[in-house]
Amino acid sequence: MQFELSEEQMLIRRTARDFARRTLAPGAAERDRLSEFPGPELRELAGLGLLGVAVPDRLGGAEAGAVAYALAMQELAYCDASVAAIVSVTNMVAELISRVGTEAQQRTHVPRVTGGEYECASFALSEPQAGSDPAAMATRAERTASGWRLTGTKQWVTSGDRAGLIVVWAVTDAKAGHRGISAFLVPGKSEGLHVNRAEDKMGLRGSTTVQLNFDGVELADDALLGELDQGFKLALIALDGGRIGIASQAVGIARSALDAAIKYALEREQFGRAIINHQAVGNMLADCATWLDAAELLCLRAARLKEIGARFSKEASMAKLFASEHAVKLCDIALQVHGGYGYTRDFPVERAYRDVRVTKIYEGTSEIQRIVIARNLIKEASGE
Ligand code: COS
Repeated sequence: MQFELSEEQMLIRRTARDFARRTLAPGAAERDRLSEFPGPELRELAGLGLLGVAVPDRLGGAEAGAVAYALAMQELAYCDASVAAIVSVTNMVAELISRVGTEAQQRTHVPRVTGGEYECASFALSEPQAGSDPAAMATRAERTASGWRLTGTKQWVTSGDRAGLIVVWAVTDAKAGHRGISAFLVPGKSEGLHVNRAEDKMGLRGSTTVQLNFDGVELADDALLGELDQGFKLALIALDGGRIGIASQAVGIARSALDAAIKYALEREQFGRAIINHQAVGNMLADCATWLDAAELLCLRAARLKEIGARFSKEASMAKLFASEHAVKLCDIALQVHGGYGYTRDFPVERAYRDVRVTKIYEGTSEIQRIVIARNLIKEASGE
């Protein structure tokens, strides 16, 4: 990979890599098998600054920027994609509050997210009937004498049963469409907040994904994050950044699958030679390696644009679209190279194959990424 990195970016990557290979890798398969939440591992990640990689130092973050964040996510996902998923959402929430929260909200919440006091953080936007079209949400926040009352159901909430803090989007002006949605900071243990169900997922089994019910949850006045009725844009801005995280996660999972496939293809002999020397296998691996480098470069480009404050929405969607689509194909090929062994839990490629699939779906499906890219093409063509 040729992409010039600063000393600091290399340090974050090394820190994440050492931690992932030493601490995450040994237990990843077992956590997946038992659907075990990585609580102790998250505490260590907080200590390393990896729950707030791009968050300012004064709020407990590593203040290392979006490129370092993308690199760290790749390293975590290489060893344990479930941990990467939890860490990605936690970083997204920490960054969002540090960007748009009031001084008091920043000081109250961000150090608790980055420092691990909240264990992790959640992002509750989707609903059972509002996934790709979050503007159609039904959860509502009504004014009370002392603040807000939150009522509704949120779906696909990563770590929603564990997080000390959840950012929840709700309708505050039912007549205004997407211009009547606001974001709220909701403590994880709020009265009236119930975990309706935990999803029994194909992959990422070491992370939890839940449906949450907000049954008239009372919130104080200062729970409103950002401006009233302006929350929809906050969600889209946060998702733009989140998509770099998911693209990086896809790259990390795919790289682990490719490394495993190359190792296996060098060792496994058929017809008198290592199977990597059979052109059919070598060609497949050549394609995989090419896709992977292209995906990584797209991720780093999007991250770099974000870091310098340039527009990066289109590039983040391109990175997520390309990385996730190719990572899924790559994991399929890596499994194929392993033959029947790849289909067993004895080889890690089986977990990669299951874990990677959701990267084409969450934080915006591939179909949504194409919409975002196409709309940006239209904007660019019209000189906007
Ligand atoms: N950053 C900031 N603002 C943005 C934006 C972005 N990336 N994209 C759009 N906006 C603004 C628009 O400019 C518009 O602003 P105005 O109120 O001034 O008109 C507003 O947001 C609404 O935009 P738009 O009309 O394009 O919204 P749509 O409802 O058509 O939806 C998509 C846009 C499809 C991009 C959005 O709904 C989306 O990303 N959906 C997928 C959601 C998702 O990823 N869910 C998974 C969550 S993780 S479980």
